[in-house]
Amino acid sequence: MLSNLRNTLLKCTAAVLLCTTYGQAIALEPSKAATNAEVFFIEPKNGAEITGPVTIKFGIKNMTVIPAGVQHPYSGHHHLLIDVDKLPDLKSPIPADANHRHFGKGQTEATLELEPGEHTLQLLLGDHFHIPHDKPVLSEKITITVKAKPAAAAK
Ligand SMILES: [Cu+2]
Repeated sequence: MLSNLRNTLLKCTAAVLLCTTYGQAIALEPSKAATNAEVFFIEPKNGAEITGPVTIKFGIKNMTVIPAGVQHPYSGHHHLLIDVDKLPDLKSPIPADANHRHFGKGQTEATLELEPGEHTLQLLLGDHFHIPHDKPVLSEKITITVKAKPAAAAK
């Protein structure tokens, strides 16, 4: 009777350990990118000079845009890296700050107010956990110049 109970307990413990280990293995497994996956800027073009708000259109090929938190093969959501010189750790969730913008609702465009001057823009796809895919789906980095708005006409 006692040994039966002990056996049951051992089996339960083993099952819990197995599940925990399995769960971690899944969490650590990066989402796969399609071999020919691409993200790119439809707008603006590299070298563009823009006055006023900047409308940015995100292009994607061979992957699906899906909201954050939804797990689906070969999909993810856009992240816009603004003036980022050094890429974040590509095996961890992408930081969320003024330079790393998440489009977790599955948006494919954004309009931003950027300070006048030169800015770099780059797109990085993230999976349901905001983690870049294996291998990362990263656009070319483009440079745009935001021009100062003309001063209001003197009265
Ligand atoms: Cu994200």
